[in-house]
Amino acid sequence: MHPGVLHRRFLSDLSTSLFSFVLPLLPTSEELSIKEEVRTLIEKLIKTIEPSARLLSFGSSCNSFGLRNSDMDLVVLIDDPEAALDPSTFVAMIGDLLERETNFDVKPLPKARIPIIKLNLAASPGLPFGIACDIGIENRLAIENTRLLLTYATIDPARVRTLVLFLKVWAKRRRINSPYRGTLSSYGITLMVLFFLVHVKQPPVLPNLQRIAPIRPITEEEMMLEGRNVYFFDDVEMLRQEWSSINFESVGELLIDFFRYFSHDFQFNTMVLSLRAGPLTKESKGWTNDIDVGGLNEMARDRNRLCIEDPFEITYNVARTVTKDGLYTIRGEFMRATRILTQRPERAVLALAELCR
Ligand code: 3AT
Ligand code: MG
Repeated sequence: MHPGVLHRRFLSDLSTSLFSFVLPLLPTSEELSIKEEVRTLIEKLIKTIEPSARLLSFGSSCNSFGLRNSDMDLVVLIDDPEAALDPSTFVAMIGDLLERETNFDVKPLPKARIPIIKLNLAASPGLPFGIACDIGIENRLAIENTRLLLTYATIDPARVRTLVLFLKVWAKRRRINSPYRGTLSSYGITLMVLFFLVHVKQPPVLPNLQRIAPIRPITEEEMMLEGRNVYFFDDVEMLRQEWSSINFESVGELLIDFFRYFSHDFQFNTMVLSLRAGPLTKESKGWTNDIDVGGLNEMARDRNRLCIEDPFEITYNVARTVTKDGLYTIRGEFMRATRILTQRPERAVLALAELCR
């Protein structure tokens, strides 16, 4: 058979295999309803301390990039401006309360840089692996960046969700999804995929939501949250009617190109990935100092090896956890993946299995 025909067949096979790969890894409806029950229960308890408090989910439980058994990210928002509770005290109080009133394994960390409560729920028939859950306080930017990611996913769920979900699984299996061990957070991986679909692919698969003008004028006050501009175009109905990408590449083609771009084209040493603004230089952001020496006895740490700008907190490098070795490993994985997918494997399903081995 002609190599072109074989290649086209492989690509279509790859797209089908990606959908089938991801499908069984999605959370079950049972898992989702147990998580929602847990959230409601904890919210009710927290309201006994502060009636104006609400408990919201963020992260992958509600940005549509959640996998089965992924952790639960929760945040307490206090609506009453008179409620003068500082986060450390509040975390300690919630910790005590949950220890008294529930049988979760509770670990409050009131003294941490960002005070949180860590919870672990034991395994049960509906939740064979239990749940790990982090509760933070007043992290309103996380709610907004979760909404941004969800809006991007909603524009083209078949391609965007499939790519992000597959790449999250791949990164976990290849052990490059451990911010505490010098590699990437899931949030960082997701931003890389969106950056690729908005700014690298020509024609783009997704519009830049932070650059679409609002339909009605909005005030500075509506746009700002904690001193950050959190505006993005979030009218999903309007986006569905008005945005249709003229990029018709299949999810398989996009995956291969994603790996190829980060293996060969992206300049990790000098460039910053910005979903808001496209590729930027490290120099223009002042993110050139690779080494940040802390206190006298503290180890010199990498800060700006891999640079991913947060969409709203634009002075914050989401990938600041990536070390020199971590980046080396990550780039090695991009190259390995490119090699596997471009060596004309016989069957796509086997290539995916090899990729995630
Ligand atoms: P998992 O399914 O849990 O692996 P996730 O999408 O929930 O993926 P994370 O647990 O990494 O992603 O992060 C949850 C949310 O926390 C995502 C984002 O709103 C916020 N977040 C995480 N890491 C950062 C970061 N480095 N900077 C800013 N916000 C972050
Ligand atoms: Mg999470």
